[in-house]
Amino acid sequence: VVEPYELYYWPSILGRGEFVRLVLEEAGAPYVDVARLPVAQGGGEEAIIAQMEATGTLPPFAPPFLRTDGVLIAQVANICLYLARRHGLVPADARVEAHANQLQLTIADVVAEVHQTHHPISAELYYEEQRREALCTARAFLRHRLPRFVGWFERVLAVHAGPYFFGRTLCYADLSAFQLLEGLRYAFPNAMARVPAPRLDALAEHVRARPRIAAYLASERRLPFNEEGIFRRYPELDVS
Ligand SMILES: N[C@@H](CCC(=O)N[C@@H](CS)C(=O)NCC(=O)O)C(=O)O
Repeated sequence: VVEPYELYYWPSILGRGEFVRLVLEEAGAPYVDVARLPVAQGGGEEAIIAQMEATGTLPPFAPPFLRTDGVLIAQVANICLYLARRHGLVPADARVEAHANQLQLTIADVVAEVHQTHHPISAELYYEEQRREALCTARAFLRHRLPRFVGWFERVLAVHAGPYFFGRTLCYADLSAFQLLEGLRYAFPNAMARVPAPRLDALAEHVRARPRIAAYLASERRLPFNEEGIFRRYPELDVS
């Protein structure tokens, strides 16, 4: 019997946990999204806190983290690479793996900058307490950083002529690129309409059509985007 992976992430948002969920889903790996279980069954946010306060293993600083083989593994890019190695979602070649990790870490950089657009001063304060600064940050992000990041991903995708980063074979970073694009189009529909992303769009369509991903996206396991997550649709921030 294969022990299911235990994923620990905030139960009501896609957030950073979604990058891990997509790898688990594409791998067809058995997993429990622990905090989404009822509290009476050991779920809820309490389950996350309890794991983070447990002793005897390296404590994660923040969710998402994965429990497997008696240890907790945190940091999205780290978790995704760990899973990808075990489930054949990254080629077993050190140079290709370094490139996949490079892509994944750059996606993490974009995610962090997107978070900064609504939490420029601190993640510990509410958006409503930093709205003025958020407006400045979002404006600069959309004007300068978003086109640079998207343009860079377009160049990367031209190297192997797509549809995926490494050509015709999917790797885990492609799943994250799909989620990144979904999130950017949700949060910043106006700004994204002005940034050409034909190769990223093609990648996303190929990911969306993969049988396991399609089944997942149609299931109740896939949460909708909302204004508690990383990608938030605040029309006042989606400025031209
Ligand atoms: N670099 C970390 C960031 C983790 C992170 O910021 N998690 C957020 C939720 S998406 C959180 O709950 N943070 C709580 C905290 O920082 O105290 C990763 O990629 O996993």
